[in-house]
Amino acid sequence: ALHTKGPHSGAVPLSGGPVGKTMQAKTVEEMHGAWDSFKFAPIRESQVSRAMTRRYFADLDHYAESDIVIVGAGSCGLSTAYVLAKARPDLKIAIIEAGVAPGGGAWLGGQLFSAMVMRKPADAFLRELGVPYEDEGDNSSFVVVKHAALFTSTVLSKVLQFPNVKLFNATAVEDLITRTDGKGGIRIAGVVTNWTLVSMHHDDQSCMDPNTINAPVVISTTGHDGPFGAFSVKRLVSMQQISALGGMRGLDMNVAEDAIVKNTREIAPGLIVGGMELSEVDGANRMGPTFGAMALSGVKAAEEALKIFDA
Ligand code: AHZ
Repeated sequence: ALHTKGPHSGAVPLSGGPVGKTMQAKTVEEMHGAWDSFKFAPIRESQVSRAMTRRYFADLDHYAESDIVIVGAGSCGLSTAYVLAKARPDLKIAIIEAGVAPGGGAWLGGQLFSAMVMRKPADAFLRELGVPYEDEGDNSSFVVVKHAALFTSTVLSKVLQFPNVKLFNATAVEDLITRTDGKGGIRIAGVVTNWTLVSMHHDDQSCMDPNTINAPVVISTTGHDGPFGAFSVKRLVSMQQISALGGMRGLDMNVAEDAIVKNTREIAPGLIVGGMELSEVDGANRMGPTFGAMALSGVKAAEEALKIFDA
């Protein structure tokens, strides 16, 4: 029988299936016309389990002390992560995304249409990422990416390739870790996490305690209010760190996009808020299906975080 030896496995028998010669291929082209003799390299199921879990638990260990936690991997959170990870390869950046699929609302444009509109000057960020777009001419105030998924998948793939970033998806931030500053105020010192499916069942299952990540800087980009959205700023209200939320206002593209970018800031010591979560704090208008402010709020959130590290 075939055997494999891993560092913790000892000798274990591989699958009981027929043993044939593994196909060797340096390129996909070499497989063309060779399907009759096709055979994957053999594997035992436990090798797969160990390959996944060993890495995941090493990541949980490594990122338990992070430099920056980004809450929410929507268009703002991913843009933030890209700028930060590129600028500071020495910082450990954990992204916590409640959904299985990162990307938030940015897989489509408005009303589930494909195209994504970005108002100028956010076209600069598209050029930085290498995302192609259509420009409707020198006098046009916006550019159009042919599919929102092209923007989202490009920024996501770049973020995931940075060695100093880990995305923990299907994981919800359930609370903030806080420290008192001795003067009645608090400083954010990390996040409390749980599997999203567990977070959704605290009402019908007893005591399912969470996990934690310590970090001196948390950047919250959880989107506008909803079952998960506006998470951190709602928690700041219940912790009496801000008196009330302004509540997102009606749609006004011109006013909304400028306001979100300009007001992206550290709301409480150690907590930077960007994207549409911010509209709930300031009572800012929504912009609907234009995404320039999300990208540039991400750029500014990253700059705000870098100021803290550079101070
Ligand atoms: O799953 C959420 C989404 O992917 C995630 N999220 C929310 N709460 C979370 C929590 N823990 C972990 N407690 C959480 N993750 O945050 C992500 C938010 O992405 P989004 O696309 O909703 O927000 P954004 O601010 O990046 O982009 C907003 C896009 C909008 S909405 C809008 C309008 O309605 O006018 N206009 C634009 C451009």
